Amino acid sequence: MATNPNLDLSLYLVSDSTPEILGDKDICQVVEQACKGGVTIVQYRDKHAETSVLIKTATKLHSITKKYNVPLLINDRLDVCLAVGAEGVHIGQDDTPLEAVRSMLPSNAIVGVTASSMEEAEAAIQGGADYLGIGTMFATPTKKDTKSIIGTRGTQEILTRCKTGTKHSVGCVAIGSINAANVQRVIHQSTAGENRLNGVAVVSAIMAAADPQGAASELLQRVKNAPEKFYISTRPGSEVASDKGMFEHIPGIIQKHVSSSVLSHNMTNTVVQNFAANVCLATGASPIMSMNGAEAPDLAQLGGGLVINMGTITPDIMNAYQAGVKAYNAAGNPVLLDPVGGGATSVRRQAIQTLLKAGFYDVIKGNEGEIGAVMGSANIQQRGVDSGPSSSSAQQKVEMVKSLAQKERCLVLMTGATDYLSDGTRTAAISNGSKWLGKITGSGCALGSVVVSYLALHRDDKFVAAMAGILHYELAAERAEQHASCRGPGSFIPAFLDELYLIGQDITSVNVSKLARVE
Ligand code: 3NM
Ligand code: MG
Repeated sequence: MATNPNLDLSLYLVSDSTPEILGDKDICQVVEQACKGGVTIVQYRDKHAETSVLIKTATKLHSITKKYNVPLLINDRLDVCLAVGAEGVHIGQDDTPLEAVRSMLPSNAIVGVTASSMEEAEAAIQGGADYLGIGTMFATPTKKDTKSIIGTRGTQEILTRCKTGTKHSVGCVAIGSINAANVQRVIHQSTAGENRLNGVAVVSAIMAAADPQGAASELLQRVKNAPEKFYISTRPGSEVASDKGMFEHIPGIIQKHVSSSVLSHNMTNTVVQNFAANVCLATGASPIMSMNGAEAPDLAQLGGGLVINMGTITPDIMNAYQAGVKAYNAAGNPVLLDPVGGGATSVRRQAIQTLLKAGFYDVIKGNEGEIGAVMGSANIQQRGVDSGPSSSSAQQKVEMVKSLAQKERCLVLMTGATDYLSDGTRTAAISNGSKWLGKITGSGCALGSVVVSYLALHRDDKFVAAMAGILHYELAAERAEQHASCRGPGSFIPAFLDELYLIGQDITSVNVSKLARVE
């Protein structure tokens, strides 16, 4: 079995024509505009109309799609496909079996199959499907009876079975609530090694758009540009720093940060707002503590980074947070998720799901319980929001951060006496810091505010940027602890703020590579 070489799945329009989606527009006009906008394949899907209507509409659609050299597939109905000479069919798991479809259609017909699990994907590949419609990505009002919502993690699992991009490949598109706002990160996060989506399928993003041509052309452009925007760690084309090379870069990055006034936008909890703002200022960033989702689109344009911190969430705040991550994703500026207390209550576990669905996070940062909660481990029960005693070995923590970084295709930072940072490929344990950081409130949250401004400042390599932020913070804490005036948590705070500032002033005389305890 080999993929049909003419199959271009980049932007797949499913032309559902229910009135809720289409409004009073004409399906044929919308499909024609979508073809002009650049859709690469069209499926006619109508689960209710009579056969004669299906054939009539499909005939009209086919005469349009042919003009644009775009294949037309019919959902489920081989009879309609054969009657109008369409290029193929798409079948769901409850439709006509693949084998029967293959035996009745001409050998060059395109046949696609819906797959929600690895088993369904394997069966479809064995049966000779040309492509898989993988879903449901996210819950969608367009199809309320979907069997499973699999997200990007479920899509990754299915992709492990699909040798996309090889001679024996099956094409792969994802479907379900995909739109211009989330398409790039959906593609970025839906990869398994070399296997990746060939494109996305949408209904409402085009069919319900006021300007279907514009919507299609914007979507196509985003599909084509996806990997550049959400590069995992190292910007395409830039050099991956070796351990040694990394430490050579870091003083320079810190120095640049000190005089940058780079924006650190904090959507954070009420407990730490003041402390985090002071920490940002001392490191050279410019903090803004805005919880208003309505101003996030403007702030997102300023080239800074955003912290989303779940410390004191309410339903209103959750709405603001979703607006925040969407705005920063759209602007291509970094976002750090701090799932404070993520394992403590069912509200917070749900909040993690909501936030992960809402956007892409360049960094997920938390203590061990919080990172565990993001991984979805059911047996993590936190008391309060503070980090509890850990029972995991260093090796287990390394595995945790690495595996979550691979699943979410982002950086993961697990804080504690030793901090663990991973981009899924490179993983480091950083044991600098001070015992007093564990005795003051908000030290983890404020580290997030620093890491995100470093990410905003240094774009070539997120891992190195995060490392620079962490070391600035932890080395300052180490120096503060040495102050004669530092006798406990209370006197540590001013000494720490001083050192965050002072270490930046003479960073060129600090031997970072010697002081860093990084493995
Ligand atoms: N099939 P929208 S989800 C037609 O999961 C369809 O198999 C799905 O619509 C599946 O792009 C879906 O408007 C509807 O969310 C997708
Ligand atoms: Mg279907």
